[in-house]
Amino acid sequence: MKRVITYGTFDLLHYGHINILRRAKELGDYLVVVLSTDEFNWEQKQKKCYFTYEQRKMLLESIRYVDLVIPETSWEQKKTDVYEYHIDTFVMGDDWTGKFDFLKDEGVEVVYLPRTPEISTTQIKSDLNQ
Ligand code: C2G
Repeated sequence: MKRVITYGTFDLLHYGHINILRRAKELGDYLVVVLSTDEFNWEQKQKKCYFTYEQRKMLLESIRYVDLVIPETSWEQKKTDVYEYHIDTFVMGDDWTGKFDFLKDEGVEVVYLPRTPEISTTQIKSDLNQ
């Protein structure tokens, strides 16, 4: 059983998010999604989510590729997460390339996948504002 993990805010869920979740799941048998809490988003990423953590969690749990959703409350939790959830592979979009290579020292495969072009939560918000 190969276990994969990925992190994110996943606000205003869109096909770019689905693309990364599908490809992450293709790398193993079990996918853990670590979902940024509202506090973490605001304090650490200055992101004000449209959907609350519970709403974003419910949406993610309805996706066939997702096996478990847990909260992301700090930048530092990745090292413990990969142990606690017996993770083999860590996946993020390539906007994060290099940022999490330290996880290789924990024996975790680190994979950065190409982002889906032309779609982002920010883009959706600005398009809707026009
Ligand atoms: N993503 C993508 N293509 C897009 C938009 C997003 O592949 N068009 C990917 C991102 O690269 C990321 C995931 O979808 O891997 C979630 O994106 P966000 O919700 O924007 O997450 P982010 O703010 O990057 O948070 O500790 C890591 C952070 O929690 C990551």
